[in-house]
Parts: sequence; C-alpha cells; structure tokens
Amino acid sequence: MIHIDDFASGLSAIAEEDFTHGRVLEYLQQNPVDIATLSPYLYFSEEHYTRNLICHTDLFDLIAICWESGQKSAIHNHTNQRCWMGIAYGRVQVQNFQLLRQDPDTGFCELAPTSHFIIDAANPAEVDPEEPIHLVVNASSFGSRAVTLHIYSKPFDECEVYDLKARTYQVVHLRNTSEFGVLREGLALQRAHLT
Ligand code: 2CO
Ligand code: FE2
Repeated sequence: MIHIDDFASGLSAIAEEDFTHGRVLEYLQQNPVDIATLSPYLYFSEEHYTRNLICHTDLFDLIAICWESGQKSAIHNHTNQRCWMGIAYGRVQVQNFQLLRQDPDTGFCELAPTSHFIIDAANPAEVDPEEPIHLVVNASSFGSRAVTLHIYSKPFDECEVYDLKARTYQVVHLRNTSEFGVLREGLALQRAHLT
C-alpha cells in the first residue's frame, strides 16, 4: 500500500506519450493506495457522491470520489477524454450504455444498456473509449461506503448527461466538492475516517 502523495508523484512522472490505456491501468494495479492517507479528501454527502480533487496537472486530474451506500452517478459520457477508475475502499459497479440515436438539435437520444462489471481493489478499469457512456453505482447490496480514484486525461469539467426514460441529454458542468483538501465555500461536510 502506498501513500496517496507517492501515488500522485508516480503518476505525474509518467510521460505524456506513455500515458496509455495499459500503462495507467498497470500503474493503478501495481500501486494500491492506503485509504488512511486519503483522509484529507474523504468528504461524504447524503445528497450526492462527492468529487475531491487531489492533484491537477496539464495532463490529468486525480480525483477521489466518495460514495455513500446506494449512491450512483447519472448516465454520462467522457467526451474526448480518457478515464481510469480504481478503488481505495469498498467496490462499485459500472453499467455501460450504447448510444443508438442522438439529435443535437433537439436534445433527443436513445440508449440501450450493454455490459456491466465490478471495480474492486484487484480490478481497476478504463472507461471504454469506443463505448464511453456509463453509470457508476455503489449498490446498497454491497453494504459499504466506497471511495474510487479517478484519473481523467486530460482534465475536463463538463460531460453529457443522459436521461434514459425521457430520452433527452444535456451538457452538464461538473463541480468539485473539495480541492486539495479544502471544502468548496458554502459546503458544510465533515471529513470521514476510514481504515
Ligand atoms: N465521471 C463522474 C464524475 O467525474 C463520476 S462516475 O465515474 O465515471 O463526476
Ligand atoms: Fe464517469
């Protein structure tokens, strides 16, 4: 187990031309992070999963996402961006979707669920660049909070969010709950301690 600071330094040392699917996945597999060292970034909210920025470079953002039991993301994509996910605590499930039709003029879209898989400590994953629409859920049946480590390259702060039933989509701006351990102004959340 390594300290999150060492994890971030090691990731920063990977050159842009080596920042590939296999290399980053291997890095996540070989460098499990000690959850105790993530304590500055562990904010949980009953309202929504939280996004906690740990490290920002021109090449990537490293974000810890904290999930209460039962919380899930919207169905979303990662436009023109790579996204790797590893686990620091608990586990999550990823459900992928295929985009059948989309009309940017009207905001119409039609999706169908495809593959799904579990991300746990031994199995990090990359969002499939060929099928980048997905949701992430910390199912109640897993019986635990979860903390995922997300590497986004390059950094971005918006994505498309899809409504399966209404068959609509829109571009959504993403906001961080905390940055470098400092909570966004106006939020009143307590840091959690997981061991
Ligand atoms: N991508 C989502 C976000 O950054 C979290 S779900 O993981 O892909 O808010
Ligand atoms: Fe995502």
